[in-house]
This record gives sequence, structure tokens and C-alpha cells, in this order.
Amino acid sequence: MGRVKRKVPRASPRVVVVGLGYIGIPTAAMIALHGDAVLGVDIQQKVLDAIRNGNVPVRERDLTAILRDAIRSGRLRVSSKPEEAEYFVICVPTPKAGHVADLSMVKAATKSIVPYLRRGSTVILESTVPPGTSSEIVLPILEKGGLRAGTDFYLAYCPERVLPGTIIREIAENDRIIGGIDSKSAEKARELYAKFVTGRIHLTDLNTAEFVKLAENAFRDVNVAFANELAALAEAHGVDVWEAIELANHHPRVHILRPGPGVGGHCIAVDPWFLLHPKVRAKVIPSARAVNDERPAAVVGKILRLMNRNARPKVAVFGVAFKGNADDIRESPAIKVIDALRAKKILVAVYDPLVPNEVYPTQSIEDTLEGADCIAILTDHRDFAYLDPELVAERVRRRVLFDARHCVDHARWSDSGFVVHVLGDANQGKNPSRPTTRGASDRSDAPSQQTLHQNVAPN
Ligand code: SAJ
Repeated sequence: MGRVKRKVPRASPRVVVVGLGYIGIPTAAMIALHGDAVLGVDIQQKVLDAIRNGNVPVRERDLTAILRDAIRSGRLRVSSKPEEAEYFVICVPTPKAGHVADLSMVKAATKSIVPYLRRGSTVILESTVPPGTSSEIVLPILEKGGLRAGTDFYLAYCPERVLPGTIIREIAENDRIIGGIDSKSAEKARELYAKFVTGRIHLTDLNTAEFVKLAENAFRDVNVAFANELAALAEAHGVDVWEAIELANHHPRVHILRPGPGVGGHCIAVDPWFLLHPKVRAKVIPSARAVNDERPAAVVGKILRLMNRNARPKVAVFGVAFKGNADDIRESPAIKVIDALRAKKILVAVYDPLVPNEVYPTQSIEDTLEGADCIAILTDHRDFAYLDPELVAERVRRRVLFDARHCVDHARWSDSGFVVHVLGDANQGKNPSRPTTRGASDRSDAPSQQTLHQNVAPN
């Protein structure tokens, strides 16, 4: 990929964005595209090099195009050090350490901007943090530089709310919540976001904004846990949970989410813990976490029951990303399932069309299927709906499918001789499995990866 040349002379930044990851890059690019000079700052040289060359170190639809436009316009530069600016936007990760937030990157990013703060600057934190972080941790670090928040500079919290996979659309269209240390701070932050956000912007105080962000992700976690519990109950009652959920969702005030092998990613599986407080014996949020954390083990149990303990059973895992159509494996429930199966001496091959091999070791679709005793779909990548079960059947040793995401056409797989087991549906998988008609050695004319997929969308 050729280096993208700047055509316009270097401008001093109006906005400095600290942390060039999933949130920082699109934020910096959007602000630049809407007319402000932006400096993106990151401590990783390889991230800076990639961006300078117009390459996006994160996979996100349309992001490369807007990043390149922003660089080409001359309004986006990157550097390892901040500069003086009117706005500082902090977008660094807050992983969890045990059940608490690791704020080391927030602290380091905050310290890094202190020498560049000037009278009238506005500091905005976007990272997901426990309530109180902006006022009790960020504020004192900033004030060590001698300026006073609310008087000399402004401080606001504006959580990112974008869904990985649709970040570019959501970064513009979603409503934003802005908490300010005072109303002037919230207003100053609103002025920045109003340039590129078409959704509504709601102003509040710092703690409330921090709390709202966590409440949103805990809400989703609890609702996925509810769907997961329904799946277990449906199996016990001999009901198909997918049909049951579909029917229940016809109620005007019911919207049940989808069950699955667990909750992954760097947000929903992590953030609910940050909401807890020592003074409160919270029950719903920790229970939801426990329900979702137990899902991989339940899936492992199901897959083991499908294994005929022949010489060395092999499972072909489809999808290692934490969710469909993503290339991110952080906290992925699929990895927990794979590791547990391997610990039980099951041979596991992994195919994921989106996750690069250097991120997680995967195999070609052919090698993954070769001699498999069970195909386990653990991630709902759109690609999997296009697999041709007739061609897949020619590669495997036993035609057994376990679909933990309800994402392929089960009738077609059954028609191709597969015994289909679906998470949450006790009625599937009643037919005894039958071996393939072709021997494992008779594979010379096997289809290529391309032909294992249909060319048309399934019904
Ligand atoms: N999942 C299910 N069933 C569902 C929905 C999700 O099992 O019905 C699983 C997914 O497979 C995945 C996990 O939950 O493993 C989380 O995926 P997700 O799509 O629910 O959420 P994230 O982590 O990609 O993004 C969330 C979003 N938060 C909410 O929807 C409330 C996003 O808007 C946030 O910006 C993001 O967290 C974040 O950065 O905090």
C-alpha cells in the first residue's frame, strides 16, 4: 500500500485525540473530516506507521476510506506526543483486572496531556470507566499542572456507544451523552461533537454520564443472560427457544435477545463489573455475568455428548471471533470452548474467514473439515450461511452439525445427511448420525474453499 501524501501544509491541531484504537481512529478521522485540524496520539509506533501509510490497524467497514480522506485533507496528523490544543479527547482502553477496571492507561494518557493544557482547553474522556473516575482520578492529575478545572480549563465525560462492525454509521448517528464537571464544560464538549453527530446530544454531570455508559452495557449483558437461561429452560421443556423467542418478540413490549455460547468482547463481558459498589449487594448484574460465563462450559458438554469416542475425535470449529462479522477475539467464548475441548484431548481445528492467522491460529476450511466428527458453529459470521452442506459433507468423517448461533439453514443441512443439533432446541438432532458415503482417502477431487460456499444467499 503506497504512502498517502499530504497535500496541505501542516496545521497546529485544534483537537488532540489520545489513543488510536477502535474508537480513537474513527473519532479523530470524523473530527478532521468535519473541518478541524486533529493530532492523533498513540504510544505504539506500529500504529502510527500504519496510519501514516493510510492503513487502519483495526478492521471496520468504511474506516480505511474516511481515515485516508482525513489524512489526505491534511487535517489529520499522528504523533507519539500531544501538542497544545483547544480539545483533548482521551480514547484509551480500560481492561479489567479481576473484577475492577485497570485505569493505568487512562492515568498515563491524562498525565501525557498535562504539559500541553492551556487556559480555555477542554478535556474529554471517552473511555469506559467506573463512576467517579473523571472527578476523582482524571481531575486531580490534570490540576497538578497548576490550572483549575471549571475556571481555567473544562472537563467532560462523553462515552463512546458505537457497535463494533457499524462504528462509522453509529459514531455519527447515535445520540451522545455528555457529562460535564459544570455546565460550561458540557457545553464546550457539545460544540465539538455537534460538528459530526447527527443524533441528539444530552447533557448531564460527570458521574451520571459514566454510570449511564455502564448501565447500557450491563442492560445488554443481563438481557443476553436471560436469553441464555431461556435456552437452557427450553431444552429442558422440549421447546425450540428460537421459535419461542421469535413469537414472544411479537409482543409490543418484549424484545428478547439471542442465546449463544457466551458473551465476549472488551465491553459487555467486562463493563458490568465496573458498575458494582461495595455498599450494594447487587444480585442481577453478577448473576447475569455468571450465567453468561457458564455458557462455554455448557457448549463444551453438548459437543462432548455428540462425540462418538472413536480413536481421536475431531471437532471442526467455525468461528473464533467474539461475535459475527467481527475479527476481534478478545474474551471470545469460542476460545474458551476450544481450550476446554483440547484439554479433554479432542482434536480441534478452527476456521474463521475474518480472524487473521497471526491473531489466532486458524486453518483453511478444507483442513478444518477434513475427517471431522462434528462441525461446531460458535460465531455467526454471515459467510457460514453460504456454506454448501453437500460439499461440506464430502470432507467430514461424520455428518454432525452443532449450531450454537442458529445461523445456518438447518433443513438444507439435514437434507445433506447431517444430524443437526441446535443450541436451545431439544427437538433437533433426534435422527441417528450416519457416516459419509465417501472414504477419507477419496478426496482428490474435493472442492476448493470457494466451492464450499454457495454463490447465492440462502433462503
Ligand atoms: N450476544 C449474544 N446475543 C445477543 C447479542 C450479543 O450472545 O443477542 C453476544 C455477542 O455474540 C458477543 C457479546 O454478546 O459475544 C457482545 O456483543 P454485542 O454486539 O452485544 O456488543 P459489543 O461488545 O460489540 O458492543 C457493545 C455495545 N453496547 C450495547 O449495545 C449496549 C456498543 O454499543 C458499545 O459501544 C460497546 O459495547 C462498547 O464499546 O462499550
